[in-house]
Amino acid sequence: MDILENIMTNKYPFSLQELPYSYDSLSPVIGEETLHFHHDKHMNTYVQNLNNALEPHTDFHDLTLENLLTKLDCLPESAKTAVRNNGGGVYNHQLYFSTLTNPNNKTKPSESLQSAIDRDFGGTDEMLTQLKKAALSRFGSGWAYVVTDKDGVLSICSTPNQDVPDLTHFVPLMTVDVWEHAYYLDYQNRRPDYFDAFTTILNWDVINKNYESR
Ligand code: MN3
Repeated sequence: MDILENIMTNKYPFSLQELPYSYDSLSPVIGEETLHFHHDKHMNTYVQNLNNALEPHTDFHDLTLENLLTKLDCLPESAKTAVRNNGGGVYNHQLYFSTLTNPNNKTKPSESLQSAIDRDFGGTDEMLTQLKKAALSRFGSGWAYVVTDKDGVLSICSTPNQDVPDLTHFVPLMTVDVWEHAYYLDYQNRRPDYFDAFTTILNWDVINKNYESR
């Protein structure tokens, strides 16, 4: 089951999805230790806290993660912040981990995605430069994304904390986690170096699918 199917079909109680590759696959760009902490500890905490927040609210047990995140205003006040933070945390990490792959697995944008990238940014390098700018200018913790609207027009956006882009209008294609836990063991404070290395492990096969699913 791919990332978007997950987000559109899974319901309470949510479970931690396994990584689609082994823990040493992203090395040396992202080390094994980082992946264990990041996936098994950090991401798992978001899953468990999301379930804890929803547990007393049985009316919301039939909603998918996407439904929950687009209907935050309908949630009871006592659950709203926890679902926003932890549901967003689950969504963002599923997207992030699903679009990475071994550095030797060479993939590239599909013809239709490449022509959108050329039209909207002037090329892949320019797109990644703009994504880097968004990732580096995010103060503190957060995320930067490439998103598409329903017409296939691409843009860059960024969110603080575990917020997600406006999912009613945009489909996020890929994202970079700029919380320090994503890169501190491998790069310490060098967020720019982490970003540059991150661009070499993108799984364009998955990003292409995300683009087609808009
Ligand atoms: Mn993270």
